[in-house]
Amino acid sequence: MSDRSAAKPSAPNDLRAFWMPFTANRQFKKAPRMLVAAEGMHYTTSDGRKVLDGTAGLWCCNAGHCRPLITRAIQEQAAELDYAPAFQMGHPKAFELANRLIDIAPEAMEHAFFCNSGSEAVDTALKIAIAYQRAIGQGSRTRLIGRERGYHGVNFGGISVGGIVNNRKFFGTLLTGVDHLPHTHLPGRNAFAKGQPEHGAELADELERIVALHDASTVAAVIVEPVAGSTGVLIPPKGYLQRLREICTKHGILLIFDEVITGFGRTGAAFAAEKYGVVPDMITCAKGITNGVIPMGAVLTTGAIHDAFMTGPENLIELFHGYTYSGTPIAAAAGLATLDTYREEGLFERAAELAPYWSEALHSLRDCPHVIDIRNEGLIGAVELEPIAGQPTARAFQAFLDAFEKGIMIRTTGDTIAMSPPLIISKDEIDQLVGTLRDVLTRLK
Ligand code: PXG
Repeated sequence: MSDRSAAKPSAPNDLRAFWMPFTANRQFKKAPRMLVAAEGMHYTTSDGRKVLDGTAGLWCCNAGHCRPLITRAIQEQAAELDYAPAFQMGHPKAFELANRLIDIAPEAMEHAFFCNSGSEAVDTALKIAIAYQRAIGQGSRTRLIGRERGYHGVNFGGISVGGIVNNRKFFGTLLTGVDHLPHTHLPGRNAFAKGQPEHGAELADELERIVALHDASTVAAVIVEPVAGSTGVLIPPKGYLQRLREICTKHGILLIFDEVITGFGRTGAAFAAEKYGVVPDMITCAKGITNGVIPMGAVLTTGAIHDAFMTGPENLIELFHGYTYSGTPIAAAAGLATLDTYREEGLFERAAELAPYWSEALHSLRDCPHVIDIRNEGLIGAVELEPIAGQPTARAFQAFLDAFEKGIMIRTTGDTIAMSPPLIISKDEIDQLVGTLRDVLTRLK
């Protein structure tokens, strides 16, 4: 070993070893963008510039950065109880966090199962759905239905029900027994809608067609993002989610809302389920659960789902699923401090209050060059650009690079610019974000 390391000395500025996720590695390493510190609404770059965070990291730092309560909770927990076995043992904060999550979730949610990411939450929920159907004597219900353009993380279950082609096509045949609803992007009919678009509720009726094809007795669950994020921010048409709920209920199919980005205030309510008044059977969440600071995810379930497993001899494990780091003490401490921060600062309400200002600011970009659509909900925004002919994604990525140079952090997916600032953003900072973006778009080729 020592021989090998002597032959390959590593230098602090050597970027080769780290294979970066969802990144153009070779391009990045030629011109790295390094963040070295953060506070509140801002990142600091390695060359000492302050950058306004227009994306809450990756849709996760909903309370902004380096928040003292959260930092302290993690430090203290690390010193008091660093780790406790997650199986057949407990520690108080995991129970407390489960209760606190249930308190802010829609009333029907009664239990929380912990994991470490959105991807794990999704695969956990899909497994619970299939196992639940079996537990209630519906073992033939094994099919899962997702949606075109859906993003449900990167594990095999999630990419199978997901609908983003590049996340699927390289990875073989995926899960069997999966079907997909059509996506809800109707640019011809809904362009520049503010909040929920008028058209498209009827797309939920496609579920009837899919169920008729496979027969309801083979379908376990439907999973959708209430607001689709990674695919470019698609807001649900008015009435669409209600219709999905009705059809699922009618056919005994579980409805899973993937709230990994919509959870924790992003839409102006604790969860999008509350915002849209539609109650699913399970909610997957992650990201904002710990303000993005410590990896954590959770699946929230109804009492009926949980209770279906609580049969049989009491000495037997009811669900053969879990992770070494399910509800680890430091994550639970971070989660509790995060929920305290959200509550003390009224951040979900703040997001709702700022939403109209955010909407007007974003839609003021409508006259900028290349802009073909603008979409928004809560503190989520998207500006879709006309792609350069023959070079999809290039125009939006150039906007991202220029914006970073000019001191704002945005995200791009395809030719859509997505924004999801921390919920602590001020009106002045919204003006700065949108003003800088106007400048960028105006100069863009
Ligand atoms: N479900 C949804 C709805 C998500 O948005 C995941 C699951 C997976 O979460 P993990 O924690 O496994 O990454 C996500 C993640 C973006 C972006 O810019 C979105 C995500 C992740 C990274 C970037 O749109 N969403």
